[in-house]
Amino acid sequence: MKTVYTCFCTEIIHEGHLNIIREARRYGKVIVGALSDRALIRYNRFPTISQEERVRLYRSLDGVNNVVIQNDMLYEDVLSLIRPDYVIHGDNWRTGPESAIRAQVKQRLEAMGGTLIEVSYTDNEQVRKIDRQLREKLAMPEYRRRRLRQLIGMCPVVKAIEAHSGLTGLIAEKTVVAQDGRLDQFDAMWVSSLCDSTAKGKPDIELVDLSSRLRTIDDIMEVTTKPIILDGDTGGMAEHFVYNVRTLERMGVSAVIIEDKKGLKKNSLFGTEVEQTQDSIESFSEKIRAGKRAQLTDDFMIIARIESLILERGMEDALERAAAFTKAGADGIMIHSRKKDPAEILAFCDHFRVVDKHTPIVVVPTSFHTITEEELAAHGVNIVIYANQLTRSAFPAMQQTAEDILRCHRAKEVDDRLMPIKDIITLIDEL
Ligand code: SPV
Ligand code: MG
Repeated sequence: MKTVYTCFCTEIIHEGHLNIIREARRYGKVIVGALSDRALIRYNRFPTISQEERVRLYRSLDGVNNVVIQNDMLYEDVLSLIRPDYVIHGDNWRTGPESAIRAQVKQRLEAMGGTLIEVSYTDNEQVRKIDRQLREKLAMPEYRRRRLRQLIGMCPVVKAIEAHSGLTGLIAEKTVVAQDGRLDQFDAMWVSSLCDSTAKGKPDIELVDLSSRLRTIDDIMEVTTKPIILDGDTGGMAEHFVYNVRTLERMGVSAVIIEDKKGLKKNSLFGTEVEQTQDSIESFSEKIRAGKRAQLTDDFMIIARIESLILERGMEDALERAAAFTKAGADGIMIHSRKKDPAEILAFCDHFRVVDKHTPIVVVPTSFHTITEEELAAHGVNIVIYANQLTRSAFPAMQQTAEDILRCHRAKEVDDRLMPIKDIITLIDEL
């Protein structure tokens, strides 16, 4: 008997999947691949049920003979293992980023003497509704909030990009690239104090208050599902911080990062060029403890950001603080540097990992931007934040356009580099 292979990443079975199985059965024994969590989060939507539950779901379907885990979004390994006579898939992967995967499957299968069967994609109101419901479920506070911790467990490195509005949130949510046949996307969003303030034309000195920051978060949450890491500046007074932890937790924010500075906070990238005061270990530890006591779920994370390297207080001080803040209950450590050379960040990570194998490490490679995510992960980094690149790319583009319109007294000259109106309209989802 011939074998037919298909890969599923769904968590709700609808008419389209049943149709694929029905078709597949006409050719032989049906093996369904359940795409692993780790592959799924790069490829598609974050799962709301576990890999094991998906396997059980697929096994329960009439007409399915066997279910295997497909560990990679590329089919190479699974095809070598199963050597199916046929692979069956909806024809929707002929276009868009998935077409790279299709091309690889086709080539590999043909080399093995197999055949690709494509059935027309089921696109009806019921299918669209299920899709919308799944998306909306992910946007709910319970799902969104715990997703950061889940991601840390699933990925070698969690990648977050800055968002400061609905539009930048959409970019973080939807940008997918195909590279070497694989798809990739960001895992989370960073609501930067620098970019949120800059978008409002204000300096990054904790002037934009929490009510305003919450408004930004809500704008982002309205149109996205990915988890949010909030740049909480110094966290303010401990007596206020505890209330803010509750608010953020209830909204579905996954983590707040607070920095061990006090008084008038200035942006870290100014370093010692401006006056900035570091908080004492005791006082900042107490703020962390108070925040941890206040939180109600196990999902929310309070991450301590250490400014010792920024303020040139040395590695010993940074490591002492990391140990103390972790002991006070911090769920992660962010270590920051404004050096171009990543050496001091890597040295910190290596030393910290000798004594602490598990507490997540967060870095923001703005100045030390030559280092790759993979290299950082090799030194024990868990979360990489691209903290301001969207703002820094948009601003000069807008400024140049404004200057050119002024110079030309019309808009024709700038039009070629603008996004077509049709594209900008379709960027926004309609209900
Ligand atoms: C931010 O994005 O606001 C940060 C990171 O706090 S940095 O600007 O590098 O200090
Ligand atoms: Mg900041």
